[in-house]
Amino acid sequence: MLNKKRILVTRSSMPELEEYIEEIKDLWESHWLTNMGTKHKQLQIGLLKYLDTPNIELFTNGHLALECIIAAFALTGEVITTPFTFASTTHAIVRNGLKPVFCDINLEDFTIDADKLEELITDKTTAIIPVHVYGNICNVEKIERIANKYKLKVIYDAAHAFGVTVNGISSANFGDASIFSFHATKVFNTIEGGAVSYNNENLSRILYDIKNFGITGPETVEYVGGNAKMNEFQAAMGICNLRHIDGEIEKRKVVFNRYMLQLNNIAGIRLPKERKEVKRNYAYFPVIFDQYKLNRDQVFEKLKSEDIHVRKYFYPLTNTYDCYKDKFNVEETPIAKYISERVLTLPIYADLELCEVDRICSIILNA
Ligand code: T4K
Repeated sequence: MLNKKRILVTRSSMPELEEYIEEIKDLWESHWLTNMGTKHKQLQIGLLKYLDTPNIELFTNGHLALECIIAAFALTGEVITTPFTFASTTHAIVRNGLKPVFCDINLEDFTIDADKLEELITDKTTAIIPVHVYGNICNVEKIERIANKYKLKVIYDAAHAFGVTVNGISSANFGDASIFSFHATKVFNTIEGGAVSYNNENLSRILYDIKNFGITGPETVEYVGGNAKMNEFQAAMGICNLRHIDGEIEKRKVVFNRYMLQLNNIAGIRLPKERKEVKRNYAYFPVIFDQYKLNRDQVFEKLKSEDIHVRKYFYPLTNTYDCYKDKFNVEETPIAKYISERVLTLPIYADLELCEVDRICSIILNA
């Protein structure tokens, strides 16, 4: 008989309870719970190594990491980005008092279409914030060439790209900076959490200060900073999860490959593309339903009726949100619109059983 358990789009990876308890035990001795304690330092060192990057600053979540690095660069005017992303990317730009200018995505991997960047640059443009959506790495070489030519900063939203490498180069090393999300739903989590990796070590001080109210000394406050510190319990979770990260990614790979096998070569279903030079993290499994016998919303409902809760990441596009009503024209990003109306992200997580993957696929195929 088929097992009919409820399946959500993802499920947090967690260490054994005993491992976490062991990790947090000394907090009961130190009573040091936050404000850059020893766990914070230990995780920072672990991530520098794992992500193979020269500098990293930890944050309480990925969104504030992005807000803080934008503030640290003191950007002004316009920032080019894409609308095919989570609310965070666009909101971080707007909340810094900047104007997002939306570039379309490409049809291949849904990252920014670097061929359309230059036409959007004006004398007000100060930065590009592309998104490595689903862990798909943007056309970093072309983006870098354009950014150098026009003297623009590049901040990658690498929320989905933890551990991804291209030709052996870590996703943490592209552009001027990259932000990561360590949210419970991510490949690597610290419950909530995030980080900024960056190449200019002079940013360390300002990033540290901005996430701590702009306090630079016992009696000095130099910046109008906020509070975006990662606490010790978050860091402890990160320390534990980092020990198991390679195994978790391997398990996700098995799930990912099972979907690829089951849904391969079906007319109207487009699957993620292989890129030989890329080591994936298998964060998401996006599928495009294009002229399939059911449309995207019908597949969504069909799965829901079987208690399988897939997601439409990323629909709606950020440039159509109610809070941005009449500010942007979605017709200027037609490919993003096209994809967002056809995409579903199927359940993927380390412990998802292959028989469940098969069940999901057979519901889709036999609908
Ligand atoms: N940039 C990009 C491109 C992003 O995608 C994100 C976050 C950010 C920036 C900002 O990073 P953070 O500030 O979040 O660190 C989820 C996540 O909350 C969000 O982190 C993520 N992107 C986004 C794509 O997905 P929701 O609203 O879809 O989450 P929710 O609560 O519906 O959870 C989805 C599923 O995850 C649940 O059905 C079950 C599972 N889950 C959820 C939680 C909260 C767990 O297994 N454990 C949990 O604790 O946004």
